[in-house]
Amino acid sequence: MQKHRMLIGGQWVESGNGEFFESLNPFTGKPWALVPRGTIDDVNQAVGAARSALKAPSWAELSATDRGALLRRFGDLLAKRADELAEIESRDNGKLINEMSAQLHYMPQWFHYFGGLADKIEGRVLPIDRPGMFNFTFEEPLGVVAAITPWNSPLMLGAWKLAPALAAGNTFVWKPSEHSSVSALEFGKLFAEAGFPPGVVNIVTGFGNEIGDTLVGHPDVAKVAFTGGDLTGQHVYATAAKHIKPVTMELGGKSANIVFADANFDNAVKGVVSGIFAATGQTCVAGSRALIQRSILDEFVEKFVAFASTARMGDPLDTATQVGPITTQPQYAKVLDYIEIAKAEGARCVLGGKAATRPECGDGWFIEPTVFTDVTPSMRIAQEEVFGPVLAVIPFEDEDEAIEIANGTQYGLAAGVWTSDINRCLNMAKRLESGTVWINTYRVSSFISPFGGYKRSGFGRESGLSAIREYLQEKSVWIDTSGATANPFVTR
Ligand code: TXE
Repeated sequence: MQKHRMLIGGQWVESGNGEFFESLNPFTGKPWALVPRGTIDDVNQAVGAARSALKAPSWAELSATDRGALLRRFGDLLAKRADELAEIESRDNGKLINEMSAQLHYMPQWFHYFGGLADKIEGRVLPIDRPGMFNFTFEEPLGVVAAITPWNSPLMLGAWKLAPALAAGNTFVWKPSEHSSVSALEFGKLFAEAGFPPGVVNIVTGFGNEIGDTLVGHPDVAKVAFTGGDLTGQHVYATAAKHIKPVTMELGGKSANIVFADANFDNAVKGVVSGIFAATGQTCVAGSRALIQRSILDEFVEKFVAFASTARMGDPLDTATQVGPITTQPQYAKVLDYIEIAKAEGARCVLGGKAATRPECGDGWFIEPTVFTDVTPSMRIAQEEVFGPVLAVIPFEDEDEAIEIANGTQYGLAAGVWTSDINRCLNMAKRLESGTVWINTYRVSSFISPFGGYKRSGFGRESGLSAIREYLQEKSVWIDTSGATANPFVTR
């Protein structure tokens, strides 16, 4: 079995107490790699290394242009190792090799884009209203950034935080999910190769409940960037609040994929499938509610079920596979629980609704693509994030009702709209309470476009110009140009 090390201060180290934990392959259910079980002391060392790197001339005095060049070089190296890293991710989290490969081949763009942005962060000279005063601003990095990421897209969600944070001049400590840490450790090797000074990026592996609090609450961590589940997010936010630290939170969703009768029918069927069964529904933007206009409900469900039931399940490393396993055993149990909850609430299961025991699923944690109809908006299956291949179908009459149902959850991460009416496109885009609206498409993202939640799906934005602001602070500088001595007893 492969044995890995963590990255602290430019050194590849075992955990302080020499312990490892097993990383499991969701397709076989068996361990395939050993990952260091980081300790509190390891976290302290990693934060210390990031703090020293922040002050070291090799990083602090590097011009923004040279910092950008490092990021672009990193992107080039990443492109060369994309296939290898995609395979590691697929083995470690069970997501399709096609999906991980597409993510990895696109990922260098984040490092090229934010590398390009590094020397375009400009301050302002303000037309200040105070006579005899000159006022300008500049932007500074926050300091040490801690990133905590989940298991579903390990490197992509890390890259979304790393690229803007480094471009802004911060240093970084990353704790990937204990369920899928291996790719982050391999990816970490590229920082030295690209020429980053030691300690600028540190990667500590281990369990959230053992080292997470120490990292989030560490007095030398200036900001926390988190993607993960709702409850963990609350905990992280509360810990950061005790230290008055800024956070960005990308939490879950219950996204609605809304199909109007005037939509291109075949495209909408494929769009709803891609929203929920691609990535086995294990994506924060999963379109886990299909809102279907009542006049096409029966026809839609029939075609949808026929199409979804042909999905090929099996080894995620096989490029012909369309639906892979659930990444973790607890998640597998959670999804099966939700299926039972939906049945008990009176929803009607028209596809799947059970663990998959097809021979091609081996010993993996597979669940049949599942569709529920007769779902009402207040059912738990329509309100809570399942994070698996389970779709709740809800009918609606008109635009107003579609909006009421779509906005009627605590989440607001993404929504899809399928229609051929341009006015409806714009009305829906305005009225949906969600950070992303896709029209006649689903699950597209780019390094150029901001991504983040409304409502309980979180706050802060990743990707695009807005993302770099999450890692900067603005300083206002006043210069008295009048030469006059002010009355010291009166505020100027
Ligand atoms: O994620 P967690 P889990 C949802 C999904 C899933 C649920 C729980 O519904 O069933 O969340 O999944 C770290 N201090 N999503 O338990 O716990 C942890 O080590 C600091 C949605 O796997 O949120 C990991 O690195 N950190 C989601 C990270 O938090 C702590 C993606 C995320 O783990 C910590 C994944 C602590 N006390 C699951 N405890 C999305 N929005 O994409 C844990 N962690």
